[in-house]
Amino acid sequence: MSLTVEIVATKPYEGQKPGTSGLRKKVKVFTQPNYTENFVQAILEANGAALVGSTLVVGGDGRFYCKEAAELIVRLSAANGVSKLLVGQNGILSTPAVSSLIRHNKALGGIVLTASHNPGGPENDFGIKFNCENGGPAPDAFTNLIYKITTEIKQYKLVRNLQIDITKVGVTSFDIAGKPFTVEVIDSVANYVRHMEEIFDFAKLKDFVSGKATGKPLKMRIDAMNGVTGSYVREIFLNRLGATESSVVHTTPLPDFGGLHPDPNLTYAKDLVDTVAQGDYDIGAAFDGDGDRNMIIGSKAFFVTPSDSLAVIAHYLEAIPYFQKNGVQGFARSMPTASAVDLVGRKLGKEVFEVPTGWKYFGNLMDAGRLCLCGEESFGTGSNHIREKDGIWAVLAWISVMQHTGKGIEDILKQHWSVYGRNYFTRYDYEECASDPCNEMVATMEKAITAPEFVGKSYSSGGKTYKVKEADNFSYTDPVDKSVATKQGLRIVFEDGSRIVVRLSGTGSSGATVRLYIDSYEKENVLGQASVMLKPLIDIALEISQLPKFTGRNAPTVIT
Ligand code: VG1
Ligand code: CO
Repeated sequence: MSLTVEIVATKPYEGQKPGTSGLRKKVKVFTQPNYTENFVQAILEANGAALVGSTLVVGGDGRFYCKEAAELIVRLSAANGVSKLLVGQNGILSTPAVSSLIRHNKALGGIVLTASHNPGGPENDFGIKFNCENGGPAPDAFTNLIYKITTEIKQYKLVRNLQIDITKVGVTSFDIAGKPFTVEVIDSVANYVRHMEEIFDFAKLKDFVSGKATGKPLKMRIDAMNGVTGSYVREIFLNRLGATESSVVHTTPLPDFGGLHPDPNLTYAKDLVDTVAQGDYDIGAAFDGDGDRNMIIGSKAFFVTPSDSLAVIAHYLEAIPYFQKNGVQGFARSMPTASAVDLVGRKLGKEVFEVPTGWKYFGNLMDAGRLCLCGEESFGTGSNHIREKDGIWAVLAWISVMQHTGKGIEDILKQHWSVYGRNYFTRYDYEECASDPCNEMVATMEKAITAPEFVGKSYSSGGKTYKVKEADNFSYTDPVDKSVATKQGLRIVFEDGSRIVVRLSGTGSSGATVRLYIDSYEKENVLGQASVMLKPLIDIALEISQLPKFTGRNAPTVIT
């Protein structure tokens, strides 16, 4: 039976502008009549003529409204001329798994249903983003086009009575007004696990995890935080690497993440931190809702900053078969990320790039063969095996480093600092502030720090004095396509290399979140406590930004 395409009249909704990583709003916003339909139609149209006859990947982190949205995307895609959809079973695919699938299947792109580290459930957040054919998040020019279409939209196309059961793996073909359309519901984890097996030496890791190689098993605590990684964690760490059941927790993806805030940091992954602090584990790790972020802690909850994690992995890349085979190209980090990896790059004679916040800025450099490893201070680490950050990949990389060195995490870090010195780093988040005063704060601060007399000024606190070397609102020209991104964060660099960065989050769903990043390098004094070492600079940052005055907050919501 041939199914017919229906043209449905609609009107634009305001504010469908993708942020740092897709459109994120409350579920109640997405479920308004035609809201999701409009946005998905805009994504499809933004692909232009390439859409007709294309293959797309669809899946998400399993949060509330994922399944309904996935089914809706099937009906819209069918009506808009897509030939084939690869849909994760039950709508489940981690963000890195989508990236891998797009590349593996040479798809035109993928629609990812996630609000990542934002809480889920009917009262919380949903999100949609588009990844392009290189597997990476759509670049600014593309998301601007999506947004433009949402502001002008008058109709969307739908095959209303297309029935599809995405709970079962299998292929179903349809005839849409005389043209074939195929939906393949795929196992959510199989392709990703295959990909990890190509990158890492699973046989060696299995002997290391089980203790066959060392005489004692590696004691792991992997916390999937009820996010999408649960299914992947069970297959990789239990079934393939032979870890014991007690090595993994919260491995059932739940629509509301079981009430957890699936953001792997010291505040929201407190349960993991408290458990590992008792001293019974060699490594602890947690992921965010969609599986692209990771937090690594060592025995007794020794915290590895994401900036250090990146630098250590860069230093030991030869421990991973993928890099032995493909070679090591350059490294990169987002601007607010501490520059520990730069020092490794310098030593190894590699190019190091500094890009704006958001994984979309790494893609061109990877596609051009100039970049193989990159990271963000926001618990993002990844390589050019895909075009997204990859939480499970990062844990496998760390276990590979432990196996390679025969050392524990704390020792690995201390040795690293003794060679390179240490970048002390912290980030203060002030979540859900009122928007207007935050915008005013940024405008006021930008004016102050870009005034000519600001350079050369000295600030003192806690017995330390910092002299301003340069200050700006960070802008970036992509070395490959020369596209320019402006106003990416206020940055003050002092003469000793220490930095203060202030920017507003682009992933929240309501109000404003202020992020304050503090970074300070010490060549010799590497064993201090970060909170103590950074206190003077934090005080100076609060003074220059006048943050307490503008936000009315005298303490951050989250410190990492
Ligand atoms: C945050 C992080 C950024 C990250 C982005 C998406 O953005 O700071 O580094 O790339 O989230 O991560 P913002 O604009 O809120 O600071 V995820 O795991 O949401 O896909
Ligand atoms: Co995420």
